[in-house]
Amino acid sequence: MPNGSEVLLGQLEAQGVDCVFASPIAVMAPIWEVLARRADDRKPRYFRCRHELLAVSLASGYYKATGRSQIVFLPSSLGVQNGSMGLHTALQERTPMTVLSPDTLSYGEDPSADPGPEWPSLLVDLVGPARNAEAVVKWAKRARTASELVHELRRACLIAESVPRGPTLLEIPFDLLVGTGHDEIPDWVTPAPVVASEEQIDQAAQILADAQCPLVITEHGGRTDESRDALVRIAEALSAPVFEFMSPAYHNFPRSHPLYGAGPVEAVLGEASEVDAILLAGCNAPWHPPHPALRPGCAVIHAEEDPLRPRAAYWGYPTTHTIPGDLARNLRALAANLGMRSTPRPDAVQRWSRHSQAVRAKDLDDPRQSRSQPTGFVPAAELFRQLHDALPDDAICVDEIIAQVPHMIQFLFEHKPIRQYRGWAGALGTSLGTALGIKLAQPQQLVVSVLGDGAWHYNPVPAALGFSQEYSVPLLIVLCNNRGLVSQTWNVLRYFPDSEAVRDRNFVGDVISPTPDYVKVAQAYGGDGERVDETAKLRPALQRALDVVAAGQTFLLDVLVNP
Ligand SMILES: Cc1ncc(C[n+]2csc(CCOP(=O)(O)OP(=O)(O)O)c2C)c(N)n1
Ligand SMILES: [Mg+2]
Repeated sequence: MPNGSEVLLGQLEAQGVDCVFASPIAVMAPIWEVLARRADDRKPRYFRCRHELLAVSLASGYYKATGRSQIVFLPSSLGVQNGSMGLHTALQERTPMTVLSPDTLSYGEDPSADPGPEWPSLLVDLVGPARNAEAVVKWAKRARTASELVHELRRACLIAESVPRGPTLLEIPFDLLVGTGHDEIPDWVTPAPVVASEEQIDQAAQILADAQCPLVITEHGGRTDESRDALVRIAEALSAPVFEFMSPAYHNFPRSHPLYGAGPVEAVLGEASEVDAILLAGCNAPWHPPHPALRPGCAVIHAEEDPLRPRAAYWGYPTTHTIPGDLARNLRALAANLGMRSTPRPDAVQRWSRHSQAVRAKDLDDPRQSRSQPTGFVPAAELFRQLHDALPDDAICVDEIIAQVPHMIQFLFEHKPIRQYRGWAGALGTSLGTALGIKLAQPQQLVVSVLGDGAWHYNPVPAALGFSQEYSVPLLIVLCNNRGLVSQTWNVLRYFPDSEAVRDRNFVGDVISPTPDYVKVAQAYGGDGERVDETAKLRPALQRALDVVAAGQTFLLDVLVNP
């Protein structure tokens, strides 16, 4: 009879899982023993991760690039707690993955399933992995019998991939991994799409088409080419601009398109604004503060897997209609509906295009507009302009930056369809893993991690660089090194503008000092790198970086940017 581990791996293979991202613990021995006997090319591929947060972030990146949910192994409660920040992010972003967490049922009392002396004393806690995960996953449960292991595993994967998508966790005790496995693997059930009804789509389309001045806001509506294309068709049918809120999760809408809404959307809203219908096309938040003044009667239509965001602490946005269910499918249905009813309004296109040109002209510390040539750093605008010029059209950027987001949005995508995947969602520390997961899924494409120097310190950097080295997954890491946690000073400036702290630039909370030699860290893991502290040196350094990455090594470009 096969043991539980053989059945488990057989089931994952039958369900078509590509990858297991695993952070190890000794009770995984029966799984490793099965893997050691298997041919290397059998699926799922098993990836060793040296930190739990890395394992979760890899699964997140892999999903973002492929739309395919994967498996993560997190050891017991302590592993779940170490990975929980990544799971919290996945829950926020509706990223599916299924976590399997080994634990024990018998604590060594059953000699055939004794996990080792460290279990009752050091490793277990009162509540176990499933309850530890409850606050950061969509669904969690402990499997207690061989039949539960197979049936609940199927359910855990199905629930993760069903709308609203998100992470699930199944606790899998050592007793079940080493004991006799269930004699039958249940057939996989492919999750069926959950979409809005035709009437709901039609009603929303009618409101938008009847509006004098409709507008679209998105944060994560354009993950794939198809979704981005649907957003373009919606915008063009309505002659409506598409704005992105704050830190967009993807290059949702071509940022060079005449209908791309540059700058903050708040600037065009308000009681006196002409905007009379707003489509929120996948937004965890569309503007700030949540309840702004809008033109009286303005419709606010929330298209989202789960409108009004049940997992959010608060939803004060004045929503008037919803389009619930699979966002990509609903946006395509809305685009098709609008395509049949709208007539183009060239003056509206021109007006919005002029708006964006005016916003862009008020440039962000653009050295070409300033007389002084800075020394000792590269202006962020220049960094992204040169990256734009140097990167191939199909490059993928994974960002975890704060102060330089506006520069990235304005300059990195000017004339190229470079993809962008946000590597974090509020909690710092997930972007290197996300970038590596994307590169695993898209090995032919250049993946660029655009990382803040503060964000660097929150990532499991040794584990990420070790993964890159072990599995030959090279990244170009562009460190936006402003020598501090600069965004953290913004509230000091806002609330205490005339204070001594501001006058003396003594911000207390923003310091990263002394500046470490980041390049040496990359070199310790078989990578290479270079520090750049002036604009003239950037272009040749970028060329060297691209050559090194093309040859299969990770390269860290440590760019000193303006504070
Ligand atoms: C896990 C986590 N801890 C703390 C924070 C608060 N925080 C937000 S941004 C930031 C600083 C990031 O520094 P850096 O990446 O250098 O960007 P900069 O502020 O310099 O633009 C911090 C500490 C957070 N978002 N997530
Ligand atoms: Mg910084």
